[in-house]
Amino acid sequence: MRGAELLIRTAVASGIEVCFANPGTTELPIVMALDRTPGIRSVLGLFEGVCTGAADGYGRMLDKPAMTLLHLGPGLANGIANLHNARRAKSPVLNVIGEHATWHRDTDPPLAMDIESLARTVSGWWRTSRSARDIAGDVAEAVAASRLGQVATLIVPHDYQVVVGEGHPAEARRVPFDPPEPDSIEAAAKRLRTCRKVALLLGGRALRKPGLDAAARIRKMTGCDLFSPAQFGYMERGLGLPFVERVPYFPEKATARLLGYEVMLLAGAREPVTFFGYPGIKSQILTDEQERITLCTDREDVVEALENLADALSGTSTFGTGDAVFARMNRPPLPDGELTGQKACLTLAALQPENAILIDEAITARFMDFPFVAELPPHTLLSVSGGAIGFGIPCATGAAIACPDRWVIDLQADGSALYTIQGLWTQAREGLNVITLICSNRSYRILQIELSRGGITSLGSNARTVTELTNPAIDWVKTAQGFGVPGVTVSTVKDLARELSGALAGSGPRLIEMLLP
Ligand SMILES: Cc1ncc(C[n+]2csc(CCOP(=O)(O)OP(=O)(O)O)c2C)c(N)n1
Ligand SMILES: [Mg+2]
Repeated sequence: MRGAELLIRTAVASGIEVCFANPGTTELPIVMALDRTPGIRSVLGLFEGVCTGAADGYGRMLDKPAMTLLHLGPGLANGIANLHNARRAKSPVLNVIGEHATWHRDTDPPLAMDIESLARTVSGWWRTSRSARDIAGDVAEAVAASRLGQVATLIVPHDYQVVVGEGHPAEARRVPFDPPEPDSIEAAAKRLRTCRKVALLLGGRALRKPGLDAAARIRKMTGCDLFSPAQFGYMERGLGLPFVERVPYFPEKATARLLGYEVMLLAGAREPVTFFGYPGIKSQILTDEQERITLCTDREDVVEALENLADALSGTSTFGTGDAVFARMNRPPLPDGELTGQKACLTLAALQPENAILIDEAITARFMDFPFVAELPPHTLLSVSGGAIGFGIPCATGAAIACPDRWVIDLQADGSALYTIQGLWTQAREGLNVITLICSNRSYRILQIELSRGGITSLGSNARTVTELTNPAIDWVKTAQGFGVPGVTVSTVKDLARELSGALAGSGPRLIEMLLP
């Protein structure tokens, strides 16, 4: 058996089922091994950022890794921005990168690059295999590491991939999360018993149903309020789940919202900080006087920590809220008239099907809608966790492959869409149930807003040039069609409602350009 087959057989044994690939010559033995060994579905992405974003979306949805197959350093470099989002989302992802043959590497061939240095910036685990014999163990270890909610990157020299007869496939490995520290749980319980105003900030796996259930128990007994970071990887919401408020994006609003809390309890999330350093505004959202308590580390199981905390609090009811912590159904009615960002969100809220997966890369078009969306049928929301745009289309692609029975609706800002637009082709080729709603404001609006926040009221021609997406305007319908996805443009709520309902009644990918002011 060749090294490449050891790699694939071990990946299959470790639970890998999908490979988002954009290979080159140094990965061809692995491509051949994917052909010879059943168990992994290969999906071609036409840019590495599509592959990595898709693996992120897949990992978020299933809480288990997909594999990417990327070509040398330049291939990994093209995929880094979405791996950065995956790292921030605590997504499990396995990257496999081919490297030049060890006997060739020292000649410094044109594509040679320091791959490990790139891998290090986004990966919690990385390694270059040291022999063909090591490959299987390396894969098993990489997959186990990724399951802790991190990116794992394995670099495999070409000569080791083609060596025959060295080593055996390895069994799946499991590295469990560490158990939570009882002292941290007790310290948190103590403050929750005595403190009236506590914000419980949930991140990572705490925003999945088991974590939310435990958080709801804690809220019921103590009256604490539940928050998520402004950017998060994965959140389940809607009917029957507790209402979790997103910390606002802009620092003034975030500080104002959190000002009344004496304590912030951090469960799988870091203390919130401003997205950027603004002159005259502190980086921390919390004041120095507000107490921070960390419930557990990233190596510990946040869900178990929340469950232990709820158990430790049992019987507590000092500031409890009783039962009213779960969202009910309260769909907004369809608005009418010309579309705005808010009306687009309301239309989606009025029509989204049960168990929809919503991808939020709407940037400015979504700022308004958050309060409405908790009282809808259950759904999952994925956001641009690391702020690196070009995430939505790839992430939607991976989420649809992970969950073929659910609709994926990508609320997608226009500028961000264009970073990884070729992901539409993968959606078409794989026949994925993804609806891309383009928020077509024909600008990098957020940058214009940031400029006006900085006191710039009229833009010069250079500032306009780099923030407007006009001249020429993007033809979204033709662009989508060029990649094999049917597209349409709408400008009113009525037309959007008709097109969205029509898309939901059918199957396969669609793109709807929503003309926004
Ligand atoms: C990889 C990456 N490149 C650039 C940026 C900077 N950036 C943030 S938002 C943005 C433009 C967003 O425009 P659009 O997607 O159209 O959303 P809008 O602001 O119009 O709602 C840019 C260029 C970034 N965050 N990430
Ligand atoms: Mg825009």
